[in-house]
Amino acid sequence: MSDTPISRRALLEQGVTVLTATAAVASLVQAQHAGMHMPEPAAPPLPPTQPSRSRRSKVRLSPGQPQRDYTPVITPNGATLPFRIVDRVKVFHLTAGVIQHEFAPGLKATCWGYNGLTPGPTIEAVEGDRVRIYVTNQLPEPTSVHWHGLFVPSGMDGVSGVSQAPIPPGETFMYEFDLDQYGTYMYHPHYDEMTQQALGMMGMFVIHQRGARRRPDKDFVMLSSEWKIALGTARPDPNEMTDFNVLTFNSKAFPGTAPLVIQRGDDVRIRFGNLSAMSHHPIHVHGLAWRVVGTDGGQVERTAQRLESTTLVPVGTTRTVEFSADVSGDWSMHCHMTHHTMTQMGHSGVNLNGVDETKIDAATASLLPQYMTMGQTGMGDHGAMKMPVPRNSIPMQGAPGPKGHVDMGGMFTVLKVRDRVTGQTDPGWYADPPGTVARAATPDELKRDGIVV
Ligand SMILES: [Cu+2]
Repeated sequence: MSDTPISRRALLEQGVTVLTATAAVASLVQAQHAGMHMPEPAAPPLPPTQPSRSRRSKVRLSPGQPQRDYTPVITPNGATLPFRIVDRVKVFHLTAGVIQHEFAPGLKATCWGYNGLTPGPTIEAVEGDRVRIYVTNQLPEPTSVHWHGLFVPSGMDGVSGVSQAPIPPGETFMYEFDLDQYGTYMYHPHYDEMTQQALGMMGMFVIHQRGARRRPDKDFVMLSSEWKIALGTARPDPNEMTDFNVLTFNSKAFPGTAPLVIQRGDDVRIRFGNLSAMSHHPIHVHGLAWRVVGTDGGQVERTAQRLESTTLVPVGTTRTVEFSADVSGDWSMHCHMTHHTMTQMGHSGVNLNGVDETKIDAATASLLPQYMTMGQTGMGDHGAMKMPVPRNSIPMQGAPGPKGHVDMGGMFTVLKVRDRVTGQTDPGWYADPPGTVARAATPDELKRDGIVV
């Protein structure tokens, strides 16, 4: 190669190359305009979305142990499924059956669940564990269990009619598979799905990361569902499609929901699941923001994690959020769909907002001496008025709180962040530091700031 400066000839050749390239681009553009098919450049392969079968460990890892390998989750109002280890396999036993369940003080119903509970006890394991799960069917009809989000052999997927025969009443089936992933998953029937889930058959399936470098101080599990329980009845109606009147976290409606008790400074994880029939739930937290770190498909890349104070949990998904609880207080956490913080009463009432009730009351009082029209100035009075409700039903709104009536019920709970806590023992309501509670303005204050009312 000549080391002389760029020659005239070379310049000419380069010029020709540039011209040729320009012409090629021009003809490509013309061809595309003319609708001609041009070969596409080869795209890099997509990254894998699940562990490759060939990469999976051939060596059976030691079954993960609570405390040693993971900080156990807390299922408020719920339980964790115990296991025993047989030949390095974790063995669990679920029993599907008819149960009696209390949604909140005053409302009990005959539901279906697992091991006497709805939601069923949380199944908890560690990435790399092999699990064997026995399912006994004590329901009056067949059932099956699908492991929502888990990468299992096709025949362990639990879809009745597709992956397995249904489990007849009285029979016990066995599922067995390796857990080659970690995150927040769920389990539920895939036989007569509409009925069985509407009656309460669902649970969470948590797989901890093996050898996680960071563990949360508190790791909560919250599974949402929705129910139609007609006033005064004692069984959820599985045929309902739109008008649900009991909305729940872990099958409890406020004030039946236990608070999430957190020590100030704790790193907190909350794993939300939603197995409602029809409703997505935007779950809103007060006083802090959290980071969405996972779904039922796996972990969210750190650069894609979003800070939110309301996280939509659509039907049939999980969302895992993490935050540091830096500020003490009673921080409400609830579904932001306002009808989802209401309960049975009032869902089908007529709109009386702005109505002059005096004539209605006078006319009705002659028939029903204790009758009182309500709702003309809003409905904030419904819960606090101690309205009589039909037997085995709960009022439209909430419960007494420390500063008046709490007008939310249903999917409502409180994060109780305190300087010191003892496990999940309810520390009571927050003692606000002096001067930090909203109150009536004084005439002097109004005058000082030029507020005319
Ligand atoms: Cu909701």
